[in-house]
Amino acid sequence: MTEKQIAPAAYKSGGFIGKYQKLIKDEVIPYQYATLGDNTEGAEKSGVIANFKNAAKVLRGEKPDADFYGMVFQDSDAAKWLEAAAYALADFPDAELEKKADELIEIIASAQDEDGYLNTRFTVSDKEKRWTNLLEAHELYCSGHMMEAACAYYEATGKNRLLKVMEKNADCIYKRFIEEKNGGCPGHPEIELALMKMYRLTGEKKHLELAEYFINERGRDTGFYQKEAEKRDWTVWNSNPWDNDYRQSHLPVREQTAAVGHAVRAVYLYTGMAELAAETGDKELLSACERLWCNITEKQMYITGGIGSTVSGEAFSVDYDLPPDTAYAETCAAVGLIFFGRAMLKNKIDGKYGDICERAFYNGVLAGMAMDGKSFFYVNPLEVIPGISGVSSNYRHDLPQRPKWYACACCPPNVARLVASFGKYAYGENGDTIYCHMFADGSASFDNGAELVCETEYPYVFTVKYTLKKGENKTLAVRIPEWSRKYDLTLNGNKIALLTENGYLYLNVKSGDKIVLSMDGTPRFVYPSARIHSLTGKAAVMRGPLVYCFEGRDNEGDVLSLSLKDGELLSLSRLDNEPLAGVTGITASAVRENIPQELYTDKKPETHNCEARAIPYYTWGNRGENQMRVWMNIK
Ligand code: FUB
Ligand code: ZN
Repeated sequence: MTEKQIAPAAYKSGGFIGKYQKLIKDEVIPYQYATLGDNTEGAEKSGVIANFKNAAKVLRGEKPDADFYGMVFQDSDAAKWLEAAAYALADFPDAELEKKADELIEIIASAQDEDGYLNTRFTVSDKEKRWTNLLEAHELYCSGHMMEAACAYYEATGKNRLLKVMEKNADCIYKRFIEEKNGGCPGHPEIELALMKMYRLTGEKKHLELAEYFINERGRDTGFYQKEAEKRDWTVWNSNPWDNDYRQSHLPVREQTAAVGHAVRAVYLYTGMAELAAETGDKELLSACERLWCNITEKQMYITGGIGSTVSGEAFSVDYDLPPDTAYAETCAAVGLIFFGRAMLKNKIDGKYGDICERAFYNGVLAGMAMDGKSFFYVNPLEVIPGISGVSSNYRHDLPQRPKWYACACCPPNVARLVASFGKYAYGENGDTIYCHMFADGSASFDNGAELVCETEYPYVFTVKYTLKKGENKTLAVRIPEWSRKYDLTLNGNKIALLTENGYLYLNVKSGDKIVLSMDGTPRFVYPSARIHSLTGKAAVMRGPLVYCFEGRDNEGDVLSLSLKDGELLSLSRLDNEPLAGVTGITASAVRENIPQELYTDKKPETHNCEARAIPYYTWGNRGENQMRVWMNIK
């Protein structure tokens, strides 16, 4: 069984997700727009809108107001913002936001060169350097992001201005790589998955051909980037062209067995591969995706769905190297893992993909944004100790507080676009089958004519009520999460016993049917593999898809001296104070050791019984700087 993603316009969320989507629309999108225009006080400068304006000036033969500013991929921040705005507009029509987006699209369009080339870094200056540094220059990456924005904006508004710009840009790229056969593929995969979106939206075969070319070309000539480097006298970061692992070009993609290198590059590539396999039925490509998926999720993933454990190269390390305190776990990488899982579902319906999408979403991704939507984590550690984290050289990347913005601002708009398009990840369809991969209060309508309403307070209450508002002879396929050890299901009030098939329940339904799924929300201890050396003797606490963490703030300022009493009952409490009001906390029985004055002592520490309080990981760091720990000692 396979399925397709439904359009975001067909989905409207309430509940937990709806609240987050409203936050994106009301706070995050305006905040990020102001920041991209350099109008947020105290935030890192972006310069992205100015870059497009300056590129347009240069194309008109005028003098730019300033040099290009920022990272070589700065354009992509505007693209991701536009994409998020498009999804938000689909859910919450807003003339003012649409006007802003239209204006930005005009600015972007005016920065496109006659031949379709679009990239401000090499238009504001250095035109002669275009396409000479696929290794580092991110031209294809930026195009990919803008293509995604173009598709989303067209789907949301019916306006094709940006889509036309990006079709012209795709033609320019097609000419260079397919017609003129200049060779090579992007140093940072992204455009592959974007071209698949362009192909699905427009039906233009050239997009598919180009995606296929970039995917097949990767790893074919491992000396490509070296030869490219020899032909030019400039570099962005002095990257090593032989470090093929870093950009997954060490082997042809069909021969790759383990996830290596830069984590975001990896999962964007694998998403493109899985999307292509779903379209073409390429079994060999799908097998490679499956191997890579298993390697990541069985050996290289944090409990939070975070991936890429080392700061060195923002990369995968080796199997089971998952230190909690020096974790990198870039927010974009968790976002990309969800893309990958979603693309795998188009090849094969299996609950394991939805399980991981959900894990990454509620933990690795949501933690990337403060609860007020105005500050962001790029790196997502599972343990933070103020005074060391963010300070000591080995921990400098693990910040104890979310900054307002970044010089390299890839993560904040990535969170925005993912949250705003949650429906695309939650639902799918194939013929008369409706797939519910993730739970969210709200409604969804499907191309097959069905309309489904879902009522739930998930992820804090584990009852999900579905009502089929419209549709005859449909099959409702609902994923039963792997963490729910038991579940009950009723159809129109009658209990029914059904077995899962690859993690999904399949029910025949008709208009008016009410289905109630009750899952097991008992909080639980989770133990790490003995192979993860940094977690020996530790356990974490989870409830449903939520990973919990312990903050000093709720635990007398110190979580390091706490050990949880293994296996003892965990109790629930509702938090009352903002910003965590309404969140369910967990209390565990624990033992606290007194902290000796000496660095080392032969006196055995005294202990006393106490309670340890945990909050969901995604809410950490919202109440000032303090200790945080996911993996706790257990006694
Ligand atoms: O290179 C573009 C983006 O910047 C990557 O995806 C992130 O990891 C950050 O390095
Ligand atoms: Zn990022």
